[in-house]
Amino acid sequence: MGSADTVSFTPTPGWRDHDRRPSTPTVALPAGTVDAHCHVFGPGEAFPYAPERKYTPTDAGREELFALRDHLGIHRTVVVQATCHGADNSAMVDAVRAAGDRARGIATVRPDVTDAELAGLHEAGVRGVRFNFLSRLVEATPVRDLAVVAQKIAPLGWHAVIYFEASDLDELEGVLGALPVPLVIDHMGRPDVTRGVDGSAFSHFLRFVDRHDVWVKVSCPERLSVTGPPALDGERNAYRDVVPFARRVVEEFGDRVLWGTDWPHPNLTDHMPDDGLLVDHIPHIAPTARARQRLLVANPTRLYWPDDPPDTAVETEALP
Ligand code: 0GY
Repeated sequence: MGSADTVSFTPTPGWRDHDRRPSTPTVALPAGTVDAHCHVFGPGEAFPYAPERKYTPTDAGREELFALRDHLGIHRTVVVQATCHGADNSAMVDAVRAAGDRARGIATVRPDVTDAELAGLHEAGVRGVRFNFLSRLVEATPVRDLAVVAQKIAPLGWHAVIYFEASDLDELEGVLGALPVPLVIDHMGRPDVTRGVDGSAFSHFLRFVDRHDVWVKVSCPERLSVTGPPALDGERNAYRDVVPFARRVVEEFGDRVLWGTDWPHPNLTDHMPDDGLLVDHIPHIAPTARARQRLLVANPTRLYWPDDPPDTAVETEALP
């Protein structure tokens, strides 16, 4: 325990710490690149972890996030509320406020959230809420909560970020498709990459994306990969088994894809990714300059900074 005023936290046994010395990417990111999926963890003494959390991380606060952003050549970030903070958005909001116009936030809210609370979050830079359906991360989310929250956030122009396992899609599709807000799906709906990009499960996911006009984060190769990270040939070409999946989404839905680091990479048990390598993964999933401009700049800017002049879109048109 800490002093009378603070509580210290011990990470979950076996917790892997994020890599504090990521390599420098060889790929230069386009100006205006947005990391559309990252988190802050605490620090716990300032922003205690939620009593109902399913894991306790090592602290990974805003200064470390900003340093990583600058090291990788990222311009702006979208800080997504992590489940270890429950519905107490203070750490996320603190990071978003501290970044000024260089961050937006995604919150977790309960169905009884008030309009005044939502307005406060909006003023701080929040532009969406996250719903998580992974039982290892949260207690079951009643689907009626989605509908209630979606009704409340729709007038603000917010969207819902949805995190589910591929096997949940059948059950969730009807509910998700009826929500009155845009949807953003985390980590490509977590495909089983051993089952093939043309397999029925991923085809179902692609049809879902098409039918409901949803946005997709082509993120987390390190979480989805079975072959893993090693760049044994020195080409910095890791997570090759995930490439066909992300590439297909980028090809088919180029104007609705987003990319993110997922720093500080919660709950990875077999390895911790080198964030520099994750940047060097991008040209493998978005091989043309035009695809990268949309993925990294034009799309996230349209979603999170819609008041920015659309000059990035013009540049995109001109790219090969
Ligand atoms: C991710 C993935 C995970 C964790 C969380 O909020 C979270 O705790 O999102 C995960 O464990 O798969 O997107 O960060």
